[in-house]
Formats: sequence, structure tokens, C-alpha cells
Amino acid sequence: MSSKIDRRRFLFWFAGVLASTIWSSKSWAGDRSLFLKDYAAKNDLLYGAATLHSFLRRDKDFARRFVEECAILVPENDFKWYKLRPTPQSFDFTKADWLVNFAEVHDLKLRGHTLVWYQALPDWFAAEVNATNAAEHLTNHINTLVGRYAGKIHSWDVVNEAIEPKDGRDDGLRITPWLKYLGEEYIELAFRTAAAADPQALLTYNDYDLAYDTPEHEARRTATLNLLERLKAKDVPVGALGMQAHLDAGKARFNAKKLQRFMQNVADLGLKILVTELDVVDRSLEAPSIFRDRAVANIYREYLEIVLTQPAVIAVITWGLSDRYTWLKKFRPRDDGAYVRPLPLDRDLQPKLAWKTLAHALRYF
Ligand code: 9MR
Repeated sequence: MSSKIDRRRFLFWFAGVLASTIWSSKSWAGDRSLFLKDYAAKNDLLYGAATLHSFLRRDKDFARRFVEECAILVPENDFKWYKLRPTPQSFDFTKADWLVNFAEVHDLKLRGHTLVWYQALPDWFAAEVNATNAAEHLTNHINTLVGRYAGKIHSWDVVNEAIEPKDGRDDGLRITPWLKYLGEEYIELAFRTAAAADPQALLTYNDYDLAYDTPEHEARRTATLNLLERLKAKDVPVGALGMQAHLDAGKARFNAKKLQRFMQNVADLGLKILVTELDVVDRSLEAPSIFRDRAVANIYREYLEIVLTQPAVIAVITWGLSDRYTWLKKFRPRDDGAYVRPLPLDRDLQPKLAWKTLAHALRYF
């Protein structure tokens, strides 16, 4: 019995290895004439990825592949408060400027991420910011940063992750320093300030855990929609919803109808939708990469087949491009120590099944 299973497992594994060898062979890669951004463009979509200034600057192969595959770049960390604000009075734009220039030179659109978040704040924040000066800190940060790059940013994540139903408020808002000091109005203030500083940029509300058919995700969908409705009712200049989509190949599945209804409700408010931080955790999957790659690619396909039916979607952005550089290496490491494989390209910058799935979904859905 067990030897039969072993034999079947081996054959399955062998077929997989064969397929992956053929798939990732140089000849295939050499024949490739279209990249993810090209498939997306055929369907009026933008494809892009998040990355760091340091990866692009010191890894020339990665930078070349980034420019080949992507039409839009998201600074994964370099536009956050803790990277930009050495002191309460000052800004250090060295890395942000480098990225803006890189995007310009390589004809990439650029997303700003992120203006108002409760995480990634500088060390001085807690001691410095209080109810009296919070509004001034918020508007000064937004005016300076958004104003500096006005006209060069495709879209700004103005407010990030402002919802947390588990915090127990009726409106589902997350209890953050901004909420504590300024009340719900901090959200409106942030959007209005950003719109005045750069009237051209698409202003986005960005959040996570919106995809699955679970009570937690349903609660966040409801609270998010309610927030967007309140903002629109007050003519707050919010232009889009960012759905992060950090998915997990080992977790709950989608309910196409519920997700599509949510997205339709968002679209009915006159908002665009961006998939802003797509990746797929492979932590709970068995070790051989061929199994993992197939499961991860399936999640990409399932998710995109649902969300890309919504015409309000304008962009699909993965949180990283290659498994060489992914936050999940540190934040969701595998117990067996194997490299995590959540992204379209492998560590050698070669396309995986997830790449093929993305290309197909971007083109045809
Ligand atoms: O990937 C980012 C990681 O490198 C940072 O350490 C972390 C804190 O700044 O933020 C990660 O990106 C997050 C993004 O900014 C907002 N959505 C969730 C992302 C993953 O945690």
C-alpha cells in the first residue's frame, strides 16, 4: 500500500520536475517577446510591483527584469514615514527622489505608498505627536511629500488600513493614534489635503483581508464599504479602493458572488479599484517547489478570475516581483527553511507558473 503511494508520489513529482524544467528552460525564456505589462496593456490594465530603492540600485539584473515586466512601480517602504522623516521637522528625500527619477527614466508609472498609516512611523512619533499638533503634522507631511512630486504620481495610498472591526467600534474603524487625536475626520483631512497638493493623482483608500469568504473578511468588506460611502456622501476626493490581496495558498477560499458584489458596490460609488499588494503565502504547502508553484499559481488564477470581471479594476500590482526579494521571507518563513515562492518570478528572475497564470488572467479577464 505505502509503496504504491510512494510510487505514485514519485511519478507525480517526476512529472512535475520535468514540467518545471521545460517551463523554466532558457530556450522558452529566450523566445518570450511579451511581458506581464504587455499582457495587461492589451486589456487596458496596468501591471506592476512593489520594490525597494536598494534592490533596484544594487541589483542590475533585477532592475532590468523589473523594467521589462512592470508598467508601474510602488515603493514598498521608501515613501513611509519612518524612511522619510528623520526628525519631526525634517524630511530625507534621497531614496524617494532616486525612485522618482528611476520611474521617469524607465517610463514607469509610480504609486505613492503611503501617507497615513498607523505602522511604519518614526521613533520620535509617539513622544512628539499629540491631540494639539496631530492635524498640523498630518497636513505638513502630506503637503510636503505630495507637493514635491505633484504631477508625477499615478496614485497615492492616502490612508492605509484604517479599518479593524476587531477593535470593537460601531463604524469598524481601527483605533490608531490618528483616530485618537483627530477622530474619524483624520481620513477626510488626509484626502482633502492630498487633493489640494496634487489634483492629478488618483487618491486611494487601501486595505487588506477583503477577499475571503470568512466572517472576518466579510466584516472588513462591510466596514470598508460603509467608510467609502460616508466619504463620498461628504464629497471627500477619494478616487479608488486599493485591495491589498495578501493571499494564502493554505487558507480559506473565495466566494465569487460575495467578492464581486462588494466590488460592484464600490464601483457604483464611482470609484476605481486597484489590486495593490498581491502575493500568495506558501508556508503551509509541502516542500517540493513544483507542488507549491502549482498551488500558488492556482490561487493567482482563482482570485484574478473573480476580480478582473469588474470593469472598475485598473491595475494589478504584486507585492514584489521575484522570490529573490519578498517581505514574506522574513514575515512568513517556512518551517522547513526552504525559500518561499509567493511571486511571479523565481529567485533566478525566471517566470514561474504564477507568471503564466497572471499573464493569461491579465490578458483574458
Ligand atoms: O513589505 C513591507 C515590509 O518590508 C515592511 O517591513 C512593512 C512595515 O513597513 O511593510 C510591508 O508592507 C506592508 C504594506 O506597507 C501595507 N500592507 C501590508 C504590507 C505587508 O505587511
